[in-house]
Order: sequence, then structure tokens, then C-alpha cells
Amino acid sequence: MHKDLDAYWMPFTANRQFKKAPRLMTKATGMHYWDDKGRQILDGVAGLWCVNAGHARPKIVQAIQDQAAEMDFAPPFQMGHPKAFELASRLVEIAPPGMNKVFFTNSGSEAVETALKMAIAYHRVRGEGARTRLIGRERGYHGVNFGGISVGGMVANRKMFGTMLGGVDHIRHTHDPAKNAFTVGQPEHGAELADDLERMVALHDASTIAAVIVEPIAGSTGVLIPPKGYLDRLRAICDKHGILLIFDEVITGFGRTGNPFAAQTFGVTPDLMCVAKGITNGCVPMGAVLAQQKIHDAFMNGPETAIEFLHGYTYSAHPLACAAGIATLDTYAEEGLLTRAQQLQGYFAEQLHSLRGEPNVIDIRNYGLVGGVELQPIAGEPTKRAFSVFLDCYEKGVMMRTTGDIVAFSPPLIIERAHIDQIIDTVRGALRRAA
Ligand code: PXG
Repeated sequence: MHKDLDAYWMPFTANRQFKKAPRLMTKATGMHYWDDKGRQILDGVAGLWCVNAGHARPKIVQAIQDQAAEMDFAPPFQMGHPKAFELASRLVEIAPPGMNKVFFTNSGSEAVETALKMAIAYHRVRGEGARTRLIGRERGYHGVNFGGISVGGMVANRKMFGTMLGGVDHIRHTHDPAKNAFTVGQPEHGAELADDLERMVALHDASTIAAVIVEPIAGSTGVLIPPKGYLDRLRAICDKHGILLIFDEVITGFGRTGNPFAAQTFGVTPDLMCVAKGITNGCVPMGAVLAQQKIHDAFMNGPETAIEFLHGYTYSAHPLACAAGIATLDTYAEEGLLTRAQQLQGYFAEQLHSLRGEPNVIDIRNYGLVGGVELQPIAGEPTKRAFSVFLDCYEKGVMMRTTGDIVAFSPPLIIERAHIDQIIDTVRGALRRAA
């Protein structure tokens, strides 16, 4: 082991394996990283689903440098700074209808905690204080804090951490390979799985349920695309019972599906929406909750001197993050990146699905510029097959992401056809070599 790699306890990493053969990135521009050996690596996953405009974009770099010199920090409680207000307004301009209030956090995990607290408190300030239950979905990922893992549905992220939040339940996930394998875009089968929320209502009574949280497309659990009609049905059931609908758009936000947000792509507007990652192009940590006007207004009833929502972070609306966020939205707008996936998704889907028939490929899923290729696990050694494909691709100069035995694709939205070809050829080679 390299002695100087000792101190850093790495997140979501096989530390001992990594430190024996480290993969160290040292530079990035556009579609590429360079590693410490000077090798160029094509970025097939936008860093970690976040660098949507590609790396080292001049406007964003400049904005961060200027802001660091001009004002490093401003306290966010009972104080403000102009760029926080500007970024909030800019986000509202591209948000789904009515989502015109923005609460800033520093990560997707914090956005999730904030949305869950906002939902419970919203019902309480309206006099429905019994609505405290939170409903998540199996195979959901909502970050790693206690609220997020409680509503989340990834057993590996939950089992080590005790009993978590009380009063949480889960609806079924939508993954149905027997009916939907190799579907291009949205699956035909499974809208009725939204009715599982009715089962929750029958069990707990709607008067005890605050909110349901789902990712429009589940990312971390393997790129699960919502069946046609599923999200509309979930919205309708929420409306019927006064349950808030929270979309976790940490991955699907900022152009991934061909519109600013998946809510617009799928034509379903939530009450609260969690975003992060692409909000600053991954350059400075930031997250946010976008809220419908009615949610915000419900809090504005007490005396004007009272703090309405007792929540916030030291670094909420950090000046560096706000500067990066504004420059990021400028870059997205100037280059049409928030809708660029619409032009590329046909080609991307065609190339991705050309992997059908390659060794051990058991499903392929895609939407916009996100894709997943599911592999037959090696008997008794789950995750190993996909991880070996990941390592092989990396050696050949393409960075992918794996989750379970699924290889995930989520490239920067500046990607060109030749990059798509390179990614697919490299994955194809790795699948054949692994066979
Ligand atoms: N919600 C969703 C839907 C996410 O994908 C988070 C919340 C948490 O965000 P922060 O910023 O707290 O990490 C995420 C994060 C993967 C992978 O499996 C995905 C994420 C994080 C780490 C790994 O590729 N998404």
C-alpha cells in the first residue's frame, strides 16, 4: 500500500483494493480527465452524474475565482448576499410550473432531509400535525443521511445503521424485467404499481401520511425508467389523499432527460423537488429544494418577527456555490444544454441498445442521456462482473460507473457522437473480454 494514501478513509470505496491499485485523477477539461500517469480518460458519467456541462468551463471557473476574491463567505441566517437571490430567481425561471421558492443546501442528501422536514412541518403549520409518516420506494436512493436512508430502498445502505426514522414505509419499485427488458425509453408495463400508495393509505390512513418521495428515474439502483403513466398516477393518488409528492431530481435535474427537469419531461409536477449535482456543474458543493408557492405560503402566517422555518446550514447559499450556479445556468443556456439530450437521445439509445446480444447482457435501459446495461451476475459473486467491466474500461481510457451488476452511463451533455461511439466500443470490448 502507498504509505501516503493511508490517512484518507474513502467514501463508498473498497479502500484496501483501491489503495493497492489507485486511480488518481489530476486534471479535467471538457469531456476528459487525465490521471496521474498522464493518461486521457473519457468521462462517461459526468464525474458522478454532476458535471453536466463538461469540465473546466471558462465562465464557471472565472466566476468561482472572482467570487473567492470578492467575498468568500456571508452568513446566511438573518443576512443575505445578492447572488443568493439571483440564483434562486434563475432556478425558478427554468423550474416546473408554480415551483417558485428555493431553499439552499450543500448536497443532495441535505436537500432530501430539508424536503422531508419541510413536508412534515407544512402539514403541522396547516393544523394537520398528525401527518408525519414518510413513504419512500424500494430501490430508491436519497443520499446517506438518516432521513434519506430511512425513505431509501437500498438494503446495503440501510442494514448497518440501526432502526433509522420511525413512521416510514415503502411502496414497491417499478423494475419488471420479465415484462420490460430491453425497452427503449419508457416501459409499457407497470403504471399500476403506483396503486401501491393506495395500499399504504389503507394500512396507515391518509391522515397520518405527510409525503411520498421518489426519483423520477432511479439512478443509483440501476437506471430504472418510470413506466408510462406511472408518475401521473402517483400524482393523482397524492392529490386524492392530500399527500405531498416529492421528486428527488438530484440526478435527473439539469438536462439529463432533455428538459431542465424530469418533472417537465414526464409532465408531472411535484410539490417539492430536491436538486444538487448539476446545479453548479459539480464545481462547488450545493443542493436545493424547490417548493410550490402554497408550501412556502403556509409557513408565512405567524408574526412577522418569527423565523418561519427553523432549518438551514452554515453554508446554505454559499457565495462560491451561488457564483458557480449562476455561471453554470449561463453556460447551460448559451449552449442549449438543458434540451440537448433531445437531439442526442435517439443516437445514444441506438448505440446503447446495440450492446444487446453481447455476453452476459440481460437488460438495457435508457432515457435522454442516461443509460444502464444490466449484466448477469457471476454466481455467488454479485457486483464482480460489472466492476471488472468498469476496471477494464478504465484501463482502456473510458470512465463508467457501476452499481450492483449494472453499468451506468450518464455523460456530460456536451457529448458528441464520436464520444458515444468510443464509450460503446470500449464497453463492448470489455464485455467480450470478460466473457
Ligand atoms: N438523491 C439522489 C437521487 C442521488 O442520486 C443523492 C440524493 C445524494 O446526493 P449527495 O450530494 O448527498 O451525494 C444522490 C446522490 C452512484 C452514486 O451510485 C449516486 C449518488 C451519489 C453517490 C453515488 O452512482 N447520487
